[in-house]
This record gives sequence, structure tokens and C-alpha cells, in this order.
Amino acid sequence: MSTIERAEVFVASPGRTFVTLRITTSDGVTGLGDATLNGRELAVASYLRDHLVPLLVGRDPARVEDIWQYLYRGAYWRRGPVTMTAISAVDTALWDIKGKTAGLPVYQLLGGRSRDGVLAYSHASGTDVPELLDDVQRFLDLGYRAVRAQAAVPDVGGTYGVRKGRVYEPAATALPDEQPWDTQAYLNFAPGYLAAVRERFGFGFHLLHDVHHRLTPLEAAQFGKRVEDCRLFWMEDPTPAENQEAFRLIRQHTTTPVAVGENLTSIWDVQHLITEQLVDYVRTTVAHAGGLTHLRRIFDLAALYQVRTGSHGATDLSPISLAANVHLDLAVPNFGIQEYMGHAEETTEVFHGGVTFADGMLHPAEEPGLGVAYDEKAAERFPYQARYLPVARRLDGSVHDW
Ligand code: CS2
Ligand code: MG
Repeated sequence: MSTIERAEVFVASPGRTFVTLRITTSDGVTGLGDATLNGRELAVASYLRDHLVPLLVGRDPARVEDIWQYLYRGAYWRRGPVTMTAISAVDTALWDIKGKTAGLPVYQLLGGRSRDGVLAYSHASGTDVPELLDDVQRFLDLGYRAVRAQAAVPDVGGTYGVRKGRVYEPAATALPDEQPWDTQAYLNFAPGYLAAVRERFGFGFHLLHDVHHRLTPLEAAQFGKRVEDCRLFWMEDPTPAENQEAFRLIRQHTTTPVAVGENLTSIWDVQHLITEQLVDYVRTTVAHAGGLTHLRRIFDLAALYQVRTGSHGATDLSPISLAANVHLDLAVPNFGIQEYMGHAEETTEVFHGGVTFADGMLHPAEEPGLGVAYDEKAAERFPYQARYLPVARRLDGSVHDW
């Protein structure tokens, strides 16, 4: 019987910081997992190195479910982003190994292809409306059939989602950048630029928008109502989702579809959102919601309630977890859409292979496993750099949700 011989944790910053787990079996088969938690990377690296790796060595790598249950129930302290990101990385690496051992791409182990490709959306943004419209045009020209639109709100330095450079990277400073936020200014401005996008480009593509946790439930209901004529594919994270009941109010007032879950890390965190159909898309990911083993459970629960998948796929999810998500996206019956922001040049020097984009859709590699390789030698050229996500403050100086 093959056993887990070693598990190594790599922390490097090729374009941005990534934490990568590599498990090697006694047969010499390796599996990769993404353990990146934006702004708290070293916490997960330590959780893996100091607490999980000693428990993995010597185990049977084929026992994926058993190891998941052992790491989840055996911790006593359950759930939360650090624990679940660490478990996600182990789980993903074991599925990679299972695919390589079986000689099959991982999607074949998940039920095989249910669709020809995985519909993708990317991020158009602008420091003003004309720049946003040009950026939407750019993504349509690249073949995207779904585009997210975010524009800077005049005089509000803390508007979420406005890219500087090739890819949007919010974790950009050595300490949290405290940014001003004005909800009223956002509510006065954002519906207008979403309407301007529809005005210019029509309704022949999916238009998405990320509110990014900024509104109260009532403000979110008002916003959703205001943008109904824009026929959004979804409004994302309209209000913080710790209080799942808050979404009942939004549902009572608007038919704008709702997407939630990128920062939620277990089935229990989305249980009522799904079973009460308070959301239309669940955004949980392989990277942070327990790997393929747990994410598949979330997606199966969602399928019972006509909730579709819409996994997070920002730059801080490495090519490993993005690839794993696309393998699952390809197979699940209730797939909705996959976020795809792409990665920086430096990132692709360290992570080789993974998904390909063509004609608006993503495709996983056909080789056994997940189809991603990690070049630790190249990674040495990009030593770890501490980076934090911003913190938002209202105009009166009090902390707001970023
Ligand atoms: C965003 C992310 O991609 C998204 O929908 O919410 O940019 C998010 O802010 C970052 O991934 C947080 O690390
Ligand atoms: Mg988001």
C-alpha cells in the first residue's frame, strides 16, 4: 500500500503571495493543494506545517474522505477560514494524487463531463464610466460572454474592484490600507453606470456586479430594485452573509439574482441561504470550503434547491484551486458560472499548466490529476512578501465592511 511520505508547504510571492502544499507518496506520486488565504497566508502555512503535516505522514493517500473527516472532526475546533483552507489544500492534493494514480483527469472521478466547457466571467473596471465601458468592450472582444462591471465612485477612494495594472489585486500594501467609504455616494452612482453598460452593449451578454458586502439588507433591497432593468446575472455579496436571515428582506423586495459565498467556508455557513432559496448562486470554492470533497457536498445541496454554482476565482486563488474548481464545474449538474481573473506573469512562471480559456469558456487539462505543476526552483525567485487587504472606514471614521 502506498503511504504519504512527505508533505511540504511552500510560501512564495510570484505576482502575489501563494501558499502551496505538495504531498508526495511512497510511490513517488505528488499532489498539489492551494492553501492561500489572502492577507492571512502564514496562519494557514503554520496550521499545515505545525499541526497537519505530522498527522498525514504514513497515512494511505487513497483514503480521501477518511482523511477529510479525521482532520475536520479531529481538530475539535471546527470550521473557519484558516482551518478549512488547510483542510482544502490537503483534500485537493489527495484528489490530484488519486487522479494521477488512476491515470484520469480529476473531472472523470467526479462523474465525467456534463458540459462542453465552463462558462467564465472576468472583471471590467474603470476609474470613470468611459474607462469602464472601454474595458467591457475589451473583454467582449476577448470572447467573454459574461463580464463583471465595477467603476470608481467619484470622491470615494475605497470603491471596491477598480483595477490598477493588468490584474485586479486588492492586497497591495505591507499594512492594511485604510480607505474611505460612502454608501450614499455608491447608491447614487452605481446603478447609473450599470445602466450605461446595458445602454452601450445591450443584453447579449451576462452582466455581473459585486457589491462586496457594503450594504445593509434594506440598502441591498433598494439597490437590487434599482438595477432590475439592467437584468444583472447577479449582484454579489450585497450584504455581509454571517446573518443568513438578512437575505429574506432582500428577497422580499427585488428579483435581481443574488450570489454569496466566496468568503464562506462550510456547508453550514450557506445552509439556510440555500435551503430557503435566499440566493441564486453559491460562490464557495475548492480553495476555502473544504476542497473538492466538501465543495461537492455544498453543490449537491444547492442542486436540491435550484441554486447554481458561481465559484470565486480571483487572483488570490492559485492556478491549482482554480483548476480543481473547473474540474468540478465541468461535472456538476447545477453549474452556473466560474469567475476567472487570470494571474500575473510571475505567477505563471511558478505554476505551470491548469485551465485554458477559449470562446468564453474554461477547460481543465486532460492529463491525469488536476493538470498543474509547481516549480519550487522558480518560486525561490519570489520570496514571501506580507500583503494585506484594505480596511474600509466610513466618512465618520468608523470601520465598515471592505
Ligand atoms: C472579489 C475578490 O473576486 C471577487 O469577487 O470579491 O476580489 C475578493 O475581494 C478577494 O478575492 C479577497 O481576497
Ligand atoms: Mg466578490
